[in-house]
Amino acid sequence: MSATISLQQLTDQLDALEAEAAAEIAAAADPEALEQLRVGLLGKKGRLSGVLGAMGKLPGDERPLVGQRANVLKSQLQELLSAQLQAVKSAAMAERLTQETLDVTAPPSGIPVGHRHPLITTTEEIVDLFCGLGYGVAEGPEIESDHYNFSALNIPEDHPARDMQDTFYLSGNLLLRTHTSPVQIRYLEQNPPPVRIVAPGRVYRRDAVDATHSPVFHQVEVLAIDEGLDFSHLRGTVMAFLKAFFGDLPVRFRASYFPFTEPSAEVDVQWRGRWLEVMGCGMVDPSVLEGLGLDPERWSGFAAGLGVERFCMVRHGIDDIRRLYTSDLRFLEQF
Ligand code: 2U9
Repeated sequence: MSATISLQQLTDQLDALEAEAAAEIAAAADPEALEQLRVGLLGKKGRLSGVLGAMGKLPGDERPLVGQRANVLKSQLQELLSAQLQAVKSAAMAERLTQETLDVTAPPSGIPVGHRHPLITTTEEIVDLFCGLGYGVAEGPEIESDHYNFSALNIPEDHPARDMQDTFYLSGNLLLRTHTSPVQIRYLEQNPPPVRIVAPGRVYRRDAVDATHSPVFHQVEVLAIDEGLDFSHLRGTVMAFLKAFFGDLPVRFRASYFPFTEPSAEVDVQWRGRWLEVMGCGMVDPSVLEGLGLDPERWSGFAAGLGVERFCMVRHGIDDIRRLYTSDLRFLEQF
């Protein structure tokens, strides 16, 4: 049946296996090849098991000699395999490190940097133009009393601006200011004329949101009180401002009505062939001055008001006011 085998033959086979395996392991270039070799050499059906299978054909007293030799070979091969695995991994890492170099002196790229909102830059541009004409800046609270927002500005109890439709009322006698005019009333209480100030700020009205209305928007109001001011000063100031902001566009004044100015006018500019209302203005009503303890025979003044959103939209060609409030970076990053 099966051929006999001598101790010498088996020992030779183990020597041959050792030499072949050592060469194959040394030639393996990646962890997968080494794993295949490990299974092929030391696995259940591997080449070492194959040699040992023949051990049963030896006489009983010779078997331990081969067994010992086989165990030594097994641990030698395990050591060779793990040493080669380390070597292969180190070589791969060294290769990666030369490929993936990092230039620590390169300038940083693409770090997102914030910037000012177009409503803020428009407000600043308007305020700066008036500062250039000698005006100061005044600010005040957004939560106001009925007195400062309405009564002191000659807005009677039954005026539509006081209607629940237009004003956000808070508890007590408080409300969200519907214009920045109360800032000027407070300023005049503290500072005797002559006065030249602009009052920029956020204001609130109970308007439904659409492409041109927002319940919160921004105003800049202008106020000058002095001796001898008349409508020509108002007109000259408004014309100088509009020319500085829009350039040389046609401007027209239309008679209008506000409770706090008399006479009053609305101002349009001709923009791309259409008349566009951009601000309101007028001579401060004598009853507003009287309410502040100023003699209207001595003092007179002019005032103007504008919505910053309108100026911002015209300047940048924005067709919907909601774009200014929805914080869409694809929109905002254009400015
Ligand atoms: C005092 C006296 C008078 C401020 C004025 C306007 C005309 C005006 C509108 C522009 C567009 C409001 O935002 S808007 O809807 N404003 O037309 N505002 S005169 O008059 C004052 C202010 C303070 C002591």
